[in-house]
Amino acid sequence: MADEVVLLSFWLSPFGMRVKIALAEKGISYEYKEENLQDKSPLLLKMNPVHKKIPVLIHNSKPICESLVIVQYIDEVWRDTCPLLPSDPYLRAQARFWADFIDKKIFDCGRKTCMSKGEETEAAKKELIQSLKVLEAELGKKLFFGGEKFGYVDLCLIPFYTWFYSYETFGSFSMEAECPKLTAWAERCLEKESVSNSLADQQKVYQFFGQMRKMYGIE
Ligand code: GS8
Repeated sequence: MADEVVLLSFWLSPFGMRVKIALAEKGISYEYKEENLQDKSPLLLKMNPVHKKIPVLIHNSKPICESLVIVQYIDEVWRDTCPLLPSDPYLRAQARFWADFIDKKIFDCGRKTCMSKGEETEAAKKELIQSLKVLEAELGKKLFFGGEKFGYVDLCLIPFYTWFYSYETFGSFSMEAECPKLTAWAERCLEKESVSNSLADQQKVYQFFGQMRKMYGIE
């Protein structure tokens, strides 16, 4: 029986984009279901009753939640094509460490940079740039975080590229000037179709944040 794979997500979500890239890397066909996060579907509530969040991967009717868990699951189930995590236990642990760092540091400061004003924006932006620089130092002279090939840490971080334009516009700074190596790395990742076809458009993300800022009275 062929695998039945369904992805519940929301177009703007960097977490959902991770899953899209992983599925594209492995060449898995799937059904995509866009969620309305203001009016969540009964399917989402049933499949992720704990957090009620996207992304959710439904594999042969069984749900898997949390983007990092989903990507590792995909890598384990379809392990013969394009391995994402390294096989060496120490390198696997390192890759998981950096994915955890990205989750703890980038998403929240990035969102605050886009969705605040004044001192709050300045503080969020400062923390965001510091964290991006830490990642840039970890990348060092390597082409990708794991070395020569696109892998798990790249996949976890690259979706945030779609928010870069919003970070720099609402935060009044230049990503290229602050993090030139990371900008070059992002462009390298985008050369891969699995990445470019899975990412949201930076301008659309910016427009979305613009609307949210108006809605929340930030401008
Ligand atoms: C985060 C998912 C998440 O925040 C993961 O999958 O890695 N740690 C999780 N999803 C958001 C959309 S992205 O901003 C979400 O579903 N929000 C709906 C809600 O909070 O009600």
